[in-house]
Amino acid sequence: MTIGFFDSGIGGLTVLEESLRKLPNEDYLYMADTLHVPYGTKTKEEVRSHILESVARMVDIGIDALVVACNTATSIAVNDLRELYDFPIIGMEPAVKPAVEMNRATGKRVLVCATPLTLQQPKYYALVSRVDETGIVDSLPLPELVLLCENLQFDKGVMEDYFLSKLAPYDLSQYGIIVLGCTHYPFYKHILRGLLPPHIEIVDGNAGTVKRLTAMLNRYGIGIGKGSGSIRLMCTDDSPAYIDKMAKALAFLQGNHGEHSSLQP
Ligand code: DGN
Repeated sequence: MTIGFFDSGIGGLTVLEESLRKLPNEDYLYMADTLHVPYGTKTKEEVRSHILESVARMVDIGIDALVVACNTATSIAVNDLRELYDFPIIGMEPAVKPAVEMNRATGKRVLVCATPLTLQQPKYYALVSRVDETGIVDSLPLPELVLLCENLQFDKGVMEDYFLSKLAPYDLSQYGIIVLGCTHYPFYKHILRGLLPPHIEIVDGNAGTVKRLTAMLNRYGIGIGKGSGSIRLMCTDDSPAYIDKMAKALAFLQGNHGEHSSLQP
């Protein structure tokens, strides 16, 4: 049984890392759409056709389930994919609902960071209007962050300046949670943690996604724990250098859980 993971680049590795911890005995195929990264600044139509093409390639190789480990791709194409294929397909969703629930007691606000494309989609508006009854959710697009991550820009000073400039308009004492609504962003958790006041929690959707994956595999009767634990990393332009970069990025996540940065370009 092979579980496919798909993202525009290395972001989905943050979800794969969670899955490897929770479901270590599966076989994994990870595909990065290096021909078209980043998605967040392209049109919806362009992104949709890139996703369908990349997933078709994964299906040709052979997958039994798919995690669309990209918030942008999920909001644009998860319904199309579910119409095309009948294996389990799990998408990402910014963790707005748990964040609003966690903040109910404190009365603090929630700041959702994601790509501009994710934040512009009707799926996101529908999610916020469904769960944000009291109007405590604000949205912050970070259009540059995916490319900074793809370029392995983890210099503490550079990234602190970047986040400080983006967060400057917000009175952080009013916020209780920052939601990372893009799978690339957890690579920067340790830098954000060092910048934010201690009362602010940082949440992402990765644990929730792997929980849904596990439930879906059980529901479809797809055996868990019967694989060999293999991980095949691929990218749409078949670049050996990029595959090497993915392997290093995954090792970084597995070694540090985002606590320290030693990943170098
Ligand atoms: N990792 C993707 C996400 O979760 O939205 C980023 C997509 C992109 O390429 N901008």
